[in-house]
Amino acid sequence: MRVKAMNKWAAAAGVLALAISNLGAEEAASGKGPVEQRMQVGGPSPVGSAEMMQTLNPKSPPMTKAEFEVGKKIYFERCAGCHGVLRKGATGKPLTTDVTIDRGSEYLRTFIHYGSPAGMPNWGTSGTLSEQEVDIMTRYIQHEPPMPPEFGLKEMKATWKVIVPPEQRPKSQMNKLDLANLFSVTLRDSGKVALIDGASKKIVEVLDTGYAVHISRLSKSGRYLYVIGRDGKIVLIDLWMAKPAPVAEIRIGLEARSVETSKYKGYEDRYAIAGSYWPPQYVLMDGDTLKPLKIVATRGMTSDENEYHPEPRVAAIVASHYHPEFLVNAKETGVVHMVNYSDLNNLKVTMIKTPRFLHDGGFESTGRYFMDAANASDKIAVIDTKEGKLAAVVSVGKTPHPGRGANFVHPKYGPVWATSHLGDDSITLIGTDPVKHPQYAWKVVETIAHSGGGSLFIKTHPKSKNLWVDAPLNPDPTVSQSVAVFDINNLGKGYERLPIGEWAGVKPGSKRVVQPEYNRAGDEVWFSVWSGAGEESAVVVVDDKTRKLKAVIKDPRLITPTGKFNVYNTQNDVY
Ligand code: DHE
Repeated sequence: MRVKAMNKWAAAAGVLALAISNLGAEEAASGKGPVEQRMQVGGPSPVGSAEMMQTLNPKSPPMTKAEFEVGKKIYFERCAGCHGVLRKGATGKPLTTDVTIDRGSEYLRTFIHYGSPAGMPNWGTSGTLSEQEVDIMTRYIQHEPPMPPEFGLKEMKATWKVIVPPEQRPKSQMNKLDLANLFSVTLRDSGKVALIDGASKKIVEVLDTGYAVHISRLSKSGRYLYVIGRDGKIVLIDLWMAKPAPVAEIRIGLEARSVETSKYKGYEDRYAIAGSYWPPQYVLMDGDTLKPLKIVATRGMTSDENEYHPEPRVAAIVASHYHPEFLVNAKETGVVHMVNYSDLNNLKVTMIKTPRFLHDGGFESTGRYFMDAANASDKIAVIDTKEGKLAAVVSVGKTPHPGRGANFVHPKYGPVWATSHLGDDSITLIGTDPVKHPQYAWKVVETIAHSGGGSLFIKTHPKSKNLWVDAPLNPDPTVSQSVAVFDINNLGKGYERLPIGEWAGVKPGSKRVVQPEYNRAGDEVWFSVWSGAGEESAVVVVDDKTRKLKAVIKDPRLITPTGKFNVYNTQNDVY
């Protein structure tokens, strides 16, 4: 029997479900242990809002339609991020019915209630789910996972709007803004971005984008700003208009995180690409209108076992500087799709085999090698974009999470790229110069400890002597509300901890300090002080040389600031 089921996720949009409280204090303080799976880093998955069918299996314990709806809502809010939409397993174990029915209700109930040392949160004992909800989830996962709909060209085109056609747009910059030093700041839970002028620190515009906005990326010329939300909505903003404003928008899937633009010579600003978590696919679009041109599915075989995976989510995408190519991370299969965009009708995709669970990453200092974090495999895959192949796989700490990473010249090892980790308190430095320092290339040359696990982003700048590392997901507020900074010429001296959260002078709140971002000149570092949607947040600017507070940007519109993207640095891959 099939029963139609539907629900709304929008009500939950403001909830930041950080289940970090589930992390044992000792484990947290040491910065060691299985942190990532115990933390629901993001918000609820927007996929739960889609219409889906319930399939009743006679072997599954009975549940009413209303209970199934509750189970589905909880699953997409709390479980899908780790176990996947189709429950084939990602960072969490597979929960397909062949496994769950075999395990049985009592086993599953215990697991959901108490959690596991391997990283499953203790949903019951932490009080996050009631006894009744634990019971519903016990039964829900013994039913077939409901299948969200596909989202093809027809659905994309139905959401596609060109607000200002290219011929009606300015031919040159019509405003006096110093665009190179403008910041696009994600206001996550208000579904907007703030454009902030780097010199005056004044908010220039606050623009509507998508639900739970994720990242901003810049076109090669620096004119177009692309913003993507978790709901798969991309908004294209023209920074040349008298008042920068959206000129086109589209929804490319039900849930997404990444967008990028063509950067190769001759293709500047020509194409955009976005990848989705659901459906598992990526789409190439016209760069100036977002017209969808070509969709490619990522469903396929895993890189290690060659087993079919129905849901390889698209994580980070970067644009090659050496060829007309995008590098697209298919997370669950561990395959980088290197997509040549010079001929969309005869599309050539090179499938590069890497460790599984690709997430984020960035280029080393020359822009040739993509340092790609396979987070749940504790590895960095090094991809040579010039030769179009895997150059190395480097074992690092527990659950690397570099953002785009940090490049600097180490006094002993020459050019290195650094990542911090979600799952431990280490920073790993990898040698990146196969020409002048071949003995260190693609090797871990040094590992240093910072203030604690739960780090998301690490940053420096070619003009700086400082290496900044955040730890917003560390359960100890003294760590999550501060940032650690090292002298790159004397890493052995250890770090200085700056109380950025305290400097913000905001009202009580979680005040997580997240994502260092430099200004154009490389002499200021900007940090988000990220509290809840109903609480006061801020952006704190630190003088890079003196490490002293320079400015605090506060405004009632700065709701849940997270990522900040300086136009020049993002446009040119400076990090
Ligand atoms: Fe992100 C980048 C996915 C949670 C802030 N995030 C990325 C990228 C991916 C991703 C795939 C790389 C995009 C690219 O380069 O093309 N993020 C996810 C998740 O799946 C996850 C873990 C859970 C979720 O439900 O979304 C998640 N991310 C978060 C947060 O909770 C953060 C801290 C706050 C927020 O805004 O939601 C967050 N993610 C960011 C930021 C970047 C990012 C700021 C870009 C960093 C950069 O310097 O490029």
